[in-house]
Amino acid sequence: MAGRQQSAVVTGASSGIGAATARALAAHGFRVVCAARRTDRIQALATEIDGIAVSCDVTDAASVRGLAETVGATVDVLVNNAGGAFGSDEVATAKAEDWQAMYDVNVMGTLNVTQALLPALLASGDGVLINMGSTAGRIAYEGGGGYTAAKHGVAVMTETLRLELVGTPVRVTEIAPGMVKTEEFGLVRFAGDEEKRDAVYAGVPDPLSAEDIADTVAWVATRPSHVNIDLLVIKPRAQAAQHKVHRT
Ligand code: 8X3
Repeated sequence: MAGRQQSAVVTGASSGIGAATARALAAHGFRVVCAARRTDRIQALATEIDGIAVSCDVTDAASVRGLAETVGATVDVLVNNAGGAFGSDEVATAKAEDWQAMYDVNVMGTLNVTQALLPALLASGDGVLINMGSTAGRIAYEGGGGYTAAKHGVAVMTETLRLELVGTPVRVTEIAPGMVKTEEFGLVRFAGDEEKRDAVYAGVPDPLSAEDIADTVAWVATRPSHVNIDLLVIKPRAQAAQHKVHRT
């Protein structure tokens, strides 16, 4: 294997943590397959980092099969990053379609891509599977029921995979970011309402950036083969807990 360029797949690579992760892995020498629905964005990114763009909807089986075909027989790193929050309604009044969409992209999307690429990760002889979780996968908060349920699903799927894959050459990691300020996450959650999005970060001295999380993904992906990072919970200094945020 000496001298072989390592490869990585990043889903949700069109913006935010996914795009930053693709850049960080490319900077570490990986050939990165950038997967997302928005082809124009991932094509621009792939050109920038000398990677490959694959148009992919992780909730669509045929689309994920296409991704697996492009990836081929071997891949060293898979970052299941595609996900998101839709809506901030309380459980009593939440829209079922928001919950369904969150389960579909965060949980089923991670399952679909994992199932499709696991043979290639195993074939690499030293695969690293990284699921993008959230602090929402470890705690509950008001108005977050559908998202926290989905991210708890990602957390448990990650733990289950680690149990099931022990003895194989695949490591399994969950990265669980807290308050990260990206261009789209909050806007999507609040259906384009910038005021609501801005209120989340109001007065917080330094929320995390997409690059902060990408940096940790690259670190996890470049540990020696025998080192499995199970879980990284990452919050800005100003966030001691989900409900305990320092604001100036
Ligand atoms: C994002 C973290 O606090 O919005 O995954 O749930 S939070």
